[in-house]
Amino acid sequence: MSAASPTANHNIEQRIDAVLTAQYWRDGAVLIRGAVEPHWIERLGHGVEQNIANPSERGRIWDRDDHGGVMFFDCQVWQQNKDYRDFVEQSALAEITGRLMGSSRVNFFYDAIFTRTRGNQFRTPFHQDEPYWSVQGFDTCSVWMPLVPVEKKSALEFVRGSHRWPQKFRQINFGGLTQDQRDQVVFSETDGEPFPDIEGNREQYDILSWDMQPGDIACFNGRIIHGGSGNLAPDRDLKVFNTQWAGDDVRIKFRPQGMDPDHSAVMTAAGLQPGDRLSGELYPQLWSR
Ligand SMILES: O=C(O)CCC(=O)C(=O)O
Repeated sequence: MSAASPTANHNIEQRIDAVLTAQYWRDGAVLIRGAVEPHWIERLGHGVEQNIANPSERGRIWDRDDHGGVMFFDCQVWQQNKDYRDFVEQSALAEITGRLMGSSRVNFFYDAIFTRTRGNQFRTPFHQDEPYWSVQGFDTCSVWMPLVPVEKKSALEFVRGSHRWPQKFRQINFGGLTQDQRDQVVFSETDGEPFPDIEGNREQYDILSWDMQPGDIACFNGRIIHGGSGNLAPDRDLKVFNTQWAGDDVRIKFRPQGMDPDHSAVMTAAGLQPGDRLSGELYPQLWSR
């Protein structure tokens, strides 16, 4: 897999060209090097510190290891955290994701924060995102953005092309791993076939991941099978700011398996119904072609 040019280039239209857009459609995940300027990485680093010190009501520890290390998760913090908010509203990500998806306009869906202290081994199990979401559609783009250098063995991994597989899979119950009630979801036999054992049969799958530096972004479709990360060397920590963006065909859908962030309550309170496009202050449109 070739990455986009590492040279700083503020002409987004040129960088997100037909080749990269076709690659995003085909593989479901692409790396764009140097997409985010250093001043944003600094702002987000500050934002993450504030976030860890003052988690939202959704913030929680996903893993505590034997050495006192933790993996921390939070989401939908952008409206309370000025660093996150400015980044969401002013950085190039809305345009980058809109162009990658080939969409005519883009709404922000939500932010998620994944941090691991030095040496933490917790690996996120392989899964797809869309089955847990309160929206459905092919035109989605999540941006996984490490704020510190990350080795390939510790970066998020993607099963190339799996966003276009026809099968529907029963997703995993994150609550079984994190022991947090908010992560409990039950996918039954009617929700699809058993999830493939990717980890146990890695050689049978085409798995993408990259060594990444702050400023590099991994952009991926909400239907792609992904997981991994963690597995940190003893002297390495990991801080990831993740954002999800919705393009043309995305519509609201409430699901019994909506894991936190299950947006059905806030969407209903905001007057949004299944079948609607995302809109309003919670899900602002931030780019149009
Ligand atoms: O960074 C991680 O461990 C998990 C990331 C993830 O699953 C996601 O961004 O959807």
